Amino acid sequence: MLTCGGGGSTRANGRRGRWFPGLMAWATGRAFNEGTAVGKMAATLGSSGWWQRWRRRLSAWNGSRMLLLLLLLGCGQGPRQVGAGQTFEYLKREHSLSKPYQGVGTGSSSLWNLMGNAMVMTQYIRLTPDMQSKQGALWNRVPCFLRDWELQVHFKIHGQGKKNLHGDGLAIWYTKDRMQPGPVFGNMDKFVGLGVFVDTYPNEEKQQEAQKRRYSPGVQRVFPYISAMVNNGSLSYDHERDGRPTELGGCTAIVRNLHYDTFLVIRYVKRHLTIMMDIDGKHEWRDCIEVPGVRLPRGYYFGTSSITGDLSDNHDVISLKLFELTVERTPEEEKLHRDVFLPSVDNMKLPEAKSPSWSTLIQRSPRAHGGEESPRYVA
Ligand SMILES: [Ca+2]
Repeated sequence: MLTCGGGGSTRANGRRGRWFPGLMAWATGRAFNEGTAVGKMAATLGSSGWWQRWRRRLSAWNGSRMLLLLLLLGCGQGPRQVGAGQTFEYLKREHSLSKPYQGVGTGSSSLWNLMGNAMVMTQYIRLTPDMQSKQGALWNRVPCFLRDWELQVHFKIHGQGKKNLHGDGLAIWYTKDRMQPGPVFGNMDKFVGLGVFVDTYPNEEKQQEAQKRRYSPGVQRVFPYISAMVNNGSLSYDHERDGRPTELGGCTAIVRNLHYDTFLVIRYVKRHLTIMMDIDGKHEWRDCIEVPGVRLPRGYYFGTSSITGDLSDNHDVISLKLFELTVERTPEEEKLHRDVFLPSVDNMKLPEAKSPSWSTLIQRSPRAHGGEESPRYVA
């Protein structure tokens, strides 16, 4: 596997699109964004998976042209320096999964375990089939001790159901526990760590409709919807409200029944959590969630899970690619970024770890979602 890295996105500037180094822009015929887009963020957060993107793009090219470009780029085995020299990225095989899925889920040497109805197919891992009341999961067996990382998820959600007659979606996890089935997209509730949800069914909206209540327009979230949650084990995911009370952020992501590939990237660098998606078939990362001050312990597990209920979908994972991002830190940052032992989010008043009886969020403050209250976690 080539582990060329490089480039970054224009994410830092809130723009759409991806940044390519000059040669890459030339090689692909794509103009890269100028000025600050290539600046600080690319240098510090820098590297992401443009290489994967680019390689897919190249798949339409013939082999000799690709080889020529590889030679031009000096790209081969090993890490690649990115930006102004601060960032490298390395594919970590022990936390990655891609075709062919030889030995996945079987044998004691497999890096990945399957659960429930999850099945290994030739072209994908199916977490659930398009059938009612299924649940499945896929879990990395190796705890991740990286400080800064990026997880690229290539997934596909598809099924027979028409609009809003499909569910429930899938989740991507970085958690203390693994292989614990439960109600949160097939995983345990009150998890410890990070959950990213690709929620395809608007439970809250449907419930309110059933009660003949109307959303106020500014509050409505359009589904499918991606959201993120950090939990220290005290909070329940509110399925009936699609996790709204505990979400760190979210965005609409029309991901079902698409004829092109769909991707999600979760990047965690210097305690900054960024979630982007490539779901428009344009080979560009689009912003979804950005949260600073997210403290995640090391040594947790990556996994993905899914569940169906009365409504269903095929939830497929094609690949999971975990990149180590090596980032320079100032001595001050080194002090600030010391290891933590429980997940938390700055300014969100997660309860103290000493009390086992943390209540769920009670206080709320007006913010986000057109005046909808945002969570304030208190003891
Ligand atoms: Ca839902």
